[in-house]
Amino acid sequence: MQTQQKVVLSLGSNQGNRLENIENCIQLIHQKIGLVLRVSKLYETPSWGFESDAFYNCALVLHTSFSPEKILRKITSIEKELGRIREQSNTYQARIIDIDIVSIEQQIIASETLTVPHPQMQNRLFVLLPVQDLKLDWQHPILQKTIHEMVVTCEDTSDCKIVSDLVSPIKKFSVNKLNYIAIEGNIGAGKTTLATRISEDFNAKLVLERFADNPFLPKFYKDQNRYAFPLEMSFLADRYQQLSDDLSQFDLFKDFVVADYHIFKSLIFAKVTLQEDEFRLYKTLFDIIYKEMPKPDLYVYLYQNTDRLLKNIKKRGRSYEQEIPAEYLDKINKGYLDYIKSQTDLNVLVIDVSDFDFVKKQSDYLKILEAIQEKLDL
Ligand code: PH2
Ligand code: MG
Ligand code: MG
Repeated sequence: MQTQQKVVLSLGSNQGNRLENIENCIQLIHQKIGLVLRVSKLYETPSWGFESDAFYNCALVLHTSFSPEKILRKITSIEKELGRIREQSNTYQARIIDIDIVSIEQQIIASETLTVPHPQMQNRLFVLLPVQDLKLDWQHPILQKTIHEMVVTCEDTSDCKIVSDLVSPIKKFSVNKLNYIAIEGNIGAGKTTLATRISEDFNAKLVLERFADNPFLPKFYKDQNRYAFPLEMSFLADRYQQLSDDLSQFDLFKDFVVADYHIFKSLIFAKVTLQEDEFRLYKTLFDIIYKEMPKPDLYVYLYQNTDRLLKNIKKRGRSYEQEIPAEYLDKINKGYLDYIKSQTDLNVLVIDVSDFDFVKKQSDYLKILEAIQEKLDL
């Protein structure tokens, strides 16, 4: 499930404080469009195609799941925010900032408002040289050429000079120094979405729970007493099997693993759903298994209030989840919080995401990464 695409942008400024314009622009893109993964060096380039002052140019690659049209709208609004005023004209104008979409993976777009890959990229060294710095594994989907091949055959002879390095916003995060991070939370809190995104952004191995395969789950929501025990047993068996398979494939000292659950959730749910005597039997087995499992070096609990959870459950529309009562969610949340309190040797971070929308709002996603980073810096 790859949810994000790599988008390459070219930035240019030849008015005002060019360095500041470029730096502010990188930050705004990172805050509003998507995680900026890599930034090229900064170049000074003679203005191409018109008489004007020299430009500062750079390129960057970011991760986003927004549509091309949405990216374009956000780019235009960032240009405006930085003070660009577009005049009605058929010729190029000097500008505080210009942001162009160079490529979106292998997509070819030819609409009235947008052409991707950028139709002039192969003719412009001020685009090709910065993009080359990004060291992407990319081929032009129409010209069938790599960036390096385009640089070699480009007829542009302008003298483009490297001015300095630019800071890549992802550098302030070091989550990838972790070995194993578990994202936890109640039903509908956004565990899978967040785990998937972090794994994509930081090149982690992703371990996702296989809830859909559990045949007892729909039955359980219809008749809790009858199906709680087989449900909890099958979850435990499945999680044990998956984690021991997946985690043994990885080298936990070398690879970085993100999971959307921690095996302990089995016990939390069992405590809520099982009768006392059933729970005692269950716990005996759980303890044996738990000893064997590798422990995450960071455990993130996404707290969300029950109202939001119910809304999220409705929105994702799994039929068997639709009748889950608020009280059940409250009990599960309390189970998690009791567990977290009792864990003194687990590295726990609780984030209240009740007011977050980390799918639609890039700044909310960044708040989560920043909270994780703060925890790591402690
Ligand atoms: N952008 C243009 C036209 N010419 N020349 C340079 N050196 N850098 C630019 O970013 C640039 C240009 C149209 O957007
Ligand atoms: Mg342009
Ligand atoms: Mg433009």
